[in-house]
Amino acid sequence: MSFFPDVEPIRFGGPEASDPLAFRFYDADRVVLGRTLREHTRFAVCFWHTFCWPGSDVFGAGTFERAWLAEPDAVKGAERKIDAAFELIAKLGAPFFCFHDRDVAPECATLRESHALLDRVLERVEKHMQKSGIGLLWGTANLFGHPRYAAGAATNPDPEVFAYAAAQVKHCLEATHRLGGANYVLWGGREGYDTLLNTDLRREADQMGRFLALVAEHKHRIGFGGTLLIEPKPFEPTKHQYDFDAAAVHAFLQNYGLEREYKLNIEVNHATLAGHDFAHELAYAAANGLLGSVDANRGDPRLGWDTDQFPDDPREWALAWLEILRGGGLHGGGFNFDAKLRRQSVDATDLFHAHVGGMDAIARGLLAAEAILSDGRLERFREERYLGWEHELGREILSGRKSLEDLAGHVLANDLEPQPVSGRQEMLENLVSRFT
Ligand code: XUL
Ligand code: CO
Repeated sequence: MSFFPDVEPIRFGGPEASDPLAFRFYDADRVVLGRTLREHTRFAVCFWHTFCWPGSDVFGAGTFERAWLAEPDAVKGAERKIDAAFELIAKLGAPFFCFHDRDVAPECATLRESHALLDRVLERVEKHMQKSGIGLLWGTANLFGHPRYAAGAATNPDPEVFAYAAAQVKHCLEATHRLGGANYVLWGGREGYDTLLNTDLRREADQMGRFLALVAEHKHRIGFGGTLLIEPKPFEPTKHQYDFDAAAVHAFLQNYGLEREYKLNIEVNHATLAGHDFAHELAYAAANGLLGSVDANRGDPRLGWDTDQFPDDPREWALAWLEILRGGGLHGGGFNFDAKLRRQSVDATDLFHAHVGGMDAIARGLLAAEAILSDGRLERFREERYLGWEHELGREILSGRKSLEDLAGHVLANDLEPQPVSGRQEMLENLVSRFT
């Protein structure tokens, strides 16, 4: 049975293609900077928004009629959803998927039953993976949906909830390992607070530090070779989340001695909610050896929440790629579409329009970034801007051979007044505009 009978496998048609469902820029086999676009992008389709969410919002019911969501039997429903997912992913030509444990199998009355059902439906996932060659970019446990997690998972005031979350993550990490996942993600949706009045911040940080250490320990115990990723987000659902942004997570990891165990999964809409450009979060992660993976989406500048729209701005992606490429790439990471349709986009075909557009925007950004790098002027300008630090004074300062007294002496003896040099922001913006 086909869930998308009207959609043929998506082909590359080039920038002038007339078919609205053809790729214009994502030419998977095209080689750029020594790698194919497929290898650079490692696109992943997410289960939750694309196959689980019915189009509901806080004001209203689901608007999507999905054949795979209509099945009342839990196991059959899970199987249909998995079949629909692999059909869509294969037709898109995306090499990966991502899932929460509860996306592929619903939660049962007991944890034991939930584990058993998950294991059972993952057999179907495994079969599809073997047949299609589609891989798992990352798995994650849903530690935010069930009411038991309302006051947090690892940061809950009740250690029994901590233990429950630990059991769930143990199982999901093992399932991710079993499916050959490239990464495992932890997003702290409920790890934060709604009010400081009932919150002991220090305690909760220690609990979370312990939790993350346990996950890392278990990863090594079972021989999972993938990367553990933390996904920063400043707020929503809570008022304040402890994994606020890349810098906050970095400090947290250092505090608990975990900086070598975790990298970051940077999400566009989470960066902008934190008041940063997406490129800033990537630059920070890259500068600190924490670049792991990307959740690709976008927010709406007029709306202050996580709208999770599909990417559409090649310039934003060109600036992102500059940071990623300068940082040496994502290695085992990839670009997961943590993005959802608008509620009025009720046709299943809209899922294809959304992903095709997103893949094209990201591919186009990569091609633009490659052109900017090979043009060389932007990189040369940045390099020359810091040239002083390559000379004697700069080197001596950084190597610690100059005291404050030495530096004061240096300036006073020669009566020095440094001359301002233009940062040329507008010229550089014009340069980027020529490529985007
Ligand atoms: C929520 C979010 C999650 C994580 C995985 O904002 O981004 O979907 O990506 O739990
Ligand atoms: Co995300």
